[in-house]
Amino acid sequence: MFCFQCEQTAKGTGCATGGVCGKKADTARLQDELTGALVGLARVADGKASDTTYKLVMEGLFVTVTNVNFDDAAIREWTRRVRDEAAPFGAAETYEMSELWDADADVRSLKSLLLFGVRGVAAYAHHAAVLGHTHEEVNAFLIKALAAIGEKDYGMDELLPLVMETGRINLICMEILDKANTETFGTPVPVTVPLAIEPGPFIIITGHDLRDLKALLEQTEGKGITIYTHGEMLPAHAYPELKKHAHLKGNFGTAWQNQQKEFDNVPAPILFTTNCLMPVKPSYADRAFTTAVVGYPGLTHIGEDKDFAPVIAKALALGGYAEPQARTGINGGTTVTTGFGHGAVLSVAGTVIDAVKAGAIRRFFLVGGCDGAKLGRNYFTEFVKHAPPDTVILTLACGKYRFNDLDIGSIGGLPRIMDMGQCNDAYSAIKVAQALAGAFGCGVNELPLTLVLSWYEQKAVCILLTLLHLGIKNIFLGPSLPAFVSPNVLGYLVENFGIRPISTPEADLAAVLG
Ligand code: SF4
Ligand code: SF3
Repeated sequence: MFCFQCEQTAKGTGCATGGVCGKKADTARLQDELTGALVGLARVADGKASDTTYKLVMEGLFVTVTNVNFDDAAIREWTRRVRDEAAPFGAAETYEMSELWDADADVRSLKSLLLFGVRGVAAYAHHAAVLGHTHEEVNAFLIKALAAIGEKDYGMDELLPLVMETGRINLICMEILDKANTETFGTPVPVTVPLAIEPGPFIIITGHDLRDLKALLEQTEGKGITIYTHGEMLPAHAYPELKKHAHLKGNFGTAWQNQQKEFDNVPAPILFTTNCLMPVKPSYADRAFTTAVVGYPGLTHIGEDKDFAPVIAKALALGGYAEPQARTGINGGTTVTTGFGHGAVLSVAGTVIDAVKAGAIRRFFLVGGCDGAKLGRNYFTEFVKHAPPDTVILTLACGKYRFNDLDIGSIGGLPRIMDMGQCNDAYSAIKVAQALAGAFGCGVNELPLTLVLSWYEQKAVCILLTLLHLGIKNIFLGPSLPAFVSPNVLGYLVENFGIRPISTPEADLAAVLG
């Protein structure tokens, strides 16, 4: 096997005998086979694809995102469906992923950026599609990018523009996802979410899929079951159409990498709607459930009918805790806040602009992105703790669990930490930055705003490409740079966009604030 698509890849170069994520070599080979089949399908279906083709491509790409699917049988079935879909278009040549992994360093780097980027785009497109929102240009680009990966003669000149185009396409995708979420569930409203667990039967729901949460809330209504979000599901509390369900009670635990510890010894089932799923420990395998593209051998998988009866039955059988459970975040806080999407932040734009003009807010930091297991990720907690009191921390995605239970005060009535939502809501940060730039009559790079991003998996790759497409410069990136970025490609990114690796919170803050 070979895989180097995520931040925790072995030795910072690539997983070759088994994944650090727990992906076995056989599973990695099957995922490569699925990706090769998708490349084959794209090469015969380009220009002729139907909605069924697009849906399959979207799912096939999402399945291979880190920590989504470890189920060999399910992956084989997707490969079979992809090959069946390709058959009527003509004989699809088989694409061997080893061609990519063994290619010249720069071609390998750019094709990897393209592949991992579209895996991320496909995840966001899938979230929008399940809410009935699709975009022809996004669908067509997934096919175009996959077809390009199969082009033997493509070099830097052909691949670099496609990599940059991935950022533009992802921006469209994030915009339709934002529209899908707000049209379906309303505009997020800031909310304080408790971390304690109430007595009685409960269900923990994790991942990013708000439609699954809505269905679960409806199916548990009046059954005496409470629902707790976990990980990236936390921002759900801010949406009026989800929040209105009184049994959506609070948030359980922290970010994905702590799940094996946090899910142990809990008298409740866990429903995984998307990434990040870690290898499931036997102690909770009989109460862990998957749905949609997520899979793990031996777990009960909820199908497309979204009938969560087995999860509900398990919650009732386990019964939950007899007494209330006081729980805290990693810094000891008992609540967290969320819901500061573009709707909420821009509704107080006047206050924000006045605070900047009066010097009450010196700088905004967007400290966001993925969390992960590496020790160095403590940087992000320390960065927020060390940020001076006249700075505001915007955040999003699961990296926020490093600091979202901290109370670092407020400026002019605005909390100093504002959670804009999931990684899926990166569009909110872009909209706010663009609106502020408009108000101050400058470009985004001239704003008192610094991006300090943490990455782990492929959704972060496409977001980064979107920020580059928008011309955003001097992004701090950590905890380490991607293994799939070759020295030449890194040189291009540094020269054109000033991307820099994080160092220490003190040094990076000093570099920005002077
Ligand atoms: Fe290794 Fe990451 Fe690939 Fe898992 S997803 S096999 S940890 S590079
Ligand atoms: Fe987190 Fe997996 Fe990336 Fe959605 S849940 S940001 S790592």
